[in-house]
Amino acid sequence: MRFDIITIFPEFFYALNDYGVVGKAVESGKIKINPVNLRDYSQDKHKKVDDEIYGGGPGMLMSPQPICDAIDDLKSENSKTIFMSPQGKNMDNDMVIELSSFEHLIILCGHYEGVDQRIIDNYIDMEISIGDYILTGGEIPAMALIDSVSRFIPGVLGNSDSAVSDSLYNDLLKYSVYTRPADFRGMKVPEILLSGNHKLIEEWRMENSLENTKNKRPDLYEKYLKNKV
Ligand code: 4GM
Repeated sequence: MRFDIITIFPEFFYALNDYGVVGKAVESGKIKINPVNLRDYSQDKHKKVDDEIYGGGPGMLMSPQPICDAIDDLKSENSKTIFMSPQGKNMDNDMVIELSSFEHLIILCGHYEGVDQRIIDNYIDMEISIGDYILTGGEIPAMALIDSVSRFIPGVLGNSDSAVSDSLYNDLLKYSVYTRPADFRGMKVPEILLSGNHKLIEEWRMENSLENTKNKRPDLYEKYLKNKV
């Protein structure tokens, strides 16, 4: 999977190449992260990439020319273009799984008041939001998307990682987990988890998963009950 990111802050993305699970996936060639500096495509002599908004109003908008030229340069037969925007469809696990099936994603990070609408209408396949809040730029949402999508690319998570148990408890929150010591300052690990009885442990985890979901995310719990029948 190749990620091209169109951004005015390419340095933001260097960390993804260097650290943790995503860094390893880059190293082994399972993913490629290619930050592209939008200013390199500006035809303006001062490398300007923004302009005032027609009709008036505060703030600036990203100009169409540099974005358009960057997308034309980067696109391939199998690429999808994504715009990170608070007005996009909210990203969830199902969307992330769908995105992980594409070969090549081109992600546009917005700034200022956003992007000229003609770009969104004609050059963007998907407008995606990571939640109902505003950030100063689309870089952090793009990093969240890349991190989350990478987890679903075969071989990126080792067997010991939790993608498997995550999908097992689909649509529910995870069960509570504990590590050594079994008694930490008088706080004890549930007895069943120390029993070695895998069937009982599995049952406890399913029960705990339901309980967690009911308490913390009643909306997900209702959805789960509806889908079950
Ligand atoms: C306005 C329009 C994405 C602001 C487009 C981007 C939050 C999200 C921006 C933009 C963003 C989000 C930049 N803030 N919720 N700010 O995913 O790209």
